[in-house]
Amino acid sequence: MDWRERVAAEGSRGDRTGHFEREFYRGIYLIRRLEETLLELFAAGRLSGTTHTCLGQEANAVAVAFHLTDADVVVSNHRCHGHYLARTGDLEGLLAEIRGLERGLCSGKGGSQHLCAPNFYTNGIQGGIVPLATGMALAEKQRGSGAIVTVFIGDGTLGQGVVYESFNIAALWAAPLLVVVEANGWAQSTPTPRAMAGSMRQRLEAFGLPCGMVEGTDALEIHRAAGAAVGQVRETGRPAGLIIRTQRLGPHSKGDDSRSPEELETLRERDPLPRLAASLDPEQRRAIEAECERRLAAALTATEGPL
Ligand SMILES: Cc1ncc(C[n+]2csc(CCOP(=O)(O)OP(=O)(O)O)c2C)c(N)n1
Repeated sequence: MDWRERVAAEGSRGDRTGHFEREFYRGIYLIRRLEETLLELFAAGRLSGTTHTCLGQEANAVAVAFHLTDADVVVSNHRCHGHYLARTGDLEGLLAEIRGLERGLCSGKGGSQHLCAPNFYTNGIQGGIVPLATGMALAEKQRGSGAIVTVFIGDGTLGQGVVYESFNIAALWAAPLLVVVEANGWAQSTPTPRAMAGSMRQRLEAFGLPCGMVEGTDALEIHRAAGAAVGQVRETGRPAGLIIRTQRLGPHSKGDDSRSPEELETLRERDPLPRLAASLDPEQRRAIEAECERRLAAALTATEGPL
């Protein structure tokens, strides 16, 4: 059952008022808590390897996933936990994978950055995923499946040349590819303005990819923009882009952060989660949070094993 069916099914039971917002919040909150927990586990020395959390960016993943069907393909990057969870809901498989356990979704061999599941692929090589996603989109087109491929990249990844080769081929050969740029303004320790000339949007439009833009402070606005972008690729069968101005609230990886406390404070004010939380009935919100905490606690217990 895909996201839309789940929301429709839950909304048809009992009170429909605000049911979409509640499901949206549930998706975002679960990702938030997983990511916070991973950083705590690392800090306590209970996880090895590396990780890149999507704290502050969760709404992007949930918004896009909502508009996709099970047949569509998602390709993601080093910061992929939210994309995977929004797409599959497989908390335990993901946690086991990050913990390096054989029962993880890739038998513990992929770890945090290299996930592989039906219609879901990630790779930590910046930009390397864009040609792969383009090829997958062309394959879907040749098969006549009607499926689209969504690839998530960061704004820093627009510095990789292969991204433009991919845009070129995707446009020339009309690949049903949606490029979602999560523009958090930083690439590890480099602020985007220091590395990027010209307009981000025009970089996509120059290759004939119509490009939506959302400022990213409101989860429902992100949801609407994602719907328009997915709809465009689905209807035209051609590539398109969506730039979401977003904010990374956590460190780049486990603890490295080049930003000042003042900048982080400003970014926290743009966090879509509290705003969405405030729009919910407090009792219903607490029930959602409690359910997510139970799920997370159960997944942690179930995946406890040798590190
Ligand atoms: C080809 C390549 N170069 C460098 C890295 C190391 N690296 C990992 S993430 C990252 C920054 C990515 O920035 P951006 O695309 O903006 O995504 P964000 O981390 O902000 O989500 C870098 C330099 C890498 N993974 N791959």
